[in-house]
Amino acid sequence: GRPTLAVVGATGAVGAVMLQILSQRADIWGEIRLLASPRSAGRKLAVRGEEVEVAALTEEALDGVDVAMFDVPDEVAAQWAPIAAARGAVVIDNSGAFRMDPEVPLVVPEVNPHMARMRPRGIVSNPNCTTLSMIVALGALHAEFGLRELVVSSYQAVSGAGRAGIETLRAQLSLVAGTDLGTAPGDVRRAVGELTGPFPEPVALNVVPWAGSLREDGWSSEEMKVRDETRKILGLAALPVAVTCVRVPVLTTHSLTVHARFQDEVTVDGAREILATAPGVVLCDDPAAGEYPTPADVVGTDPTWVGRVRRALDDPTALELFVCGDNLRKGAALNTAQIAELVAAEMM
Ligand code: 11C
Repeated sequence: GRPTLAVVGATGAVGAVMLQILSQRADIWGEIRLLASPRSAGRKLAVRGEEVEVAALTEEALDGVDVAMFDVPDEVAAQWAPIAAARGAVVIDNSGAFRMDPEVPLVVPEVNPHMARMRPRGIVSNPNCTTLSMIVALGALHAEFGLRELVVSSYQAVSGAGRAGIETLRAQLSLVAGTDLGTAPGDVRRAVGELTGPFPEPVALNVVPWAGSLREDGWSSEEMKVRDETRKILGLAALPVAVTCVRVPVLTTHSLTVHARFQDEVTVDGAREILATAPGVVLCDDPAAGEYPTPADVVGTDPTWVGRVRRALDDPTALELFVCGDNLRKGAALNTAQIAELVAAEMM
């Protein structure tokens, strides 16, 4: 029969997009079970045009599940993914708990689909949304040109921090809208008042050079994830990666500037041809016509959008790109659904 799917963390920002995606993609699933924390149990959510009641995540609720998609905090995934795997489910986990585990593959179906079969722990990890927002385009260029070095800056949307991130930006925007704030030191900060959300600084009318938690030598956890995950997905364990992660007042869709250096000389025409034909990539690059991707247009779409393709002025082996991807779709729910479909295909 058709495999049974559990969506664990169905009520979060990624969970909501996951239910949309499951309703939009070819329906390969038998039962779809929605699981969440006990506090969300009993709520009804629509998936595939039907109302489904959310159940609490318990060991029994996982019985008979073939594939379990997890979008829950790291500590919840660390505890429950092995339980689900022990009960026979293949877990596709979108937390940071297992991504760097050598026995857990980190999969992007356009880049390394074969890795999804190599899962001794019964767990497959889904990359961080910032890595995912660029990696499909980068993977296509790497396959042709051989990546040697990467320098990136991110412009990350607030929904990367979940529903709390969205609510924080909305609340702050309503406090600054229609004012002349942003003209004197600290005026936006005073108008926004006490910071209660997931961001360390005001995010409305602002740019915040921080995402995640503090790691060694001043790096953020988000920056370390982009470096470690890019290396693992591309199979380039020693790739030099310089990264700065920045939060901007965008609701959904992460953007990145990318400086990518390759083995040999590259041409813009060669790069454009690869990007124009790579699955999952849209080339949107005609500055003379005012065409480049922005989050306002990319949000709600599936592909990785690439514009501003230029050869580095001072290095014929390097390219400069601007990349946008919906952090809740390809950055989270869509990539998880694609991996789950790869796994389900083994079962049918
Ligand atoms: C953000 N990318 O935009 C982060 C959130 O490792 O999955 C996702 C954290 C993760 O805030």
